[in-house]
Amino acid sequence: MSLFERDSQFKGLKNSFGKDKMPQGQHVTLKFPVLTYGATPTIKTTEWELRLDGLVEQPVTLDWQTFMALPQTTLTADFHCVTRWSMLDKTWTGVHISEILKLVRLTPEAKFVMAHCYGGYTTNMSLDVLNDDDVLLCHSWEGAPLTVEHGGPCRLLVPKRYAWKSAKWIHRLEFMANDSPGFWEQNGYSMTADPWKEERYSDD
Ligand SMILES: Nc1nc2c(c(=O)[nH]1)N[C@H]1C(S)=C(S)[C@@H](COP(=O)(O)O)O[C@H]1N2
Ligand SMILES: [Mo]
Repeated sequence: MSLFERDSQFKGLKNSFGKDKMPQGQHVTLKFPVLTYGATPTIKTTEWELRLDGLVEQPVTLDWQTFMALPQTTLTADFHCVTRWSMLDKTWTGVHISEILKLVRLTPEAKFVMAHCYGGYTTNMSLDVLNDDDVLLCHSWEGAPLTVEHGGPCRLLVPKRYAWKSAKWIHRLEFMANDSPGFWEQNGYSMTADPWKEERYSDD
């Protein structure tokens, strides 16, 4: 099947939140490409930590056991990369963001988040974008642990934004009053990154 035929199968289809299944300018991939800037960090679950800090009353650090003991969610989501591939209908398993946010008390000023990763990658988003129905801190994909190149042992999944917001090797969520650009955002990419508005670059 040609790329054109494959894409045209999704014409007119809507996703679970009522938007076009395939955003403008995207093409379906049957693979799970790897997109990593720089080196791939290898983090053992015995050394992995997630820190919740910034505008919280009391910072919290979770270890792997504590994280895995939280309620688990599996959901089906699409994944749209700004380089124009979209991977559709894959299952992701992890801890829903609402369970993570229950662990801290945010101060009223907290409106934005910086996701910090092992290896130094960062990406920013509003608290509203992070705190959504389909946002998970994932450890598994299609029923198997995430491989290291896809962000194992743990990555963020933000299906409603271009995939650079889905931070691999997540290490820290920093709650902030003001928006501040992460790695790609400092390099000309959009702060908001909505695929249905084709917010690819900072001037879109
Ligand atoms: N830590 C980290 N997270 C990252 C990236 C990265 O380079 N480092 N790349 C981003 C980009 S541009 C995309 S498209 C997705 C790709 O995820 P994948 O490699 O699992 O397909 O991860 C995002 N998260
Ligand atoms: Mo990407």
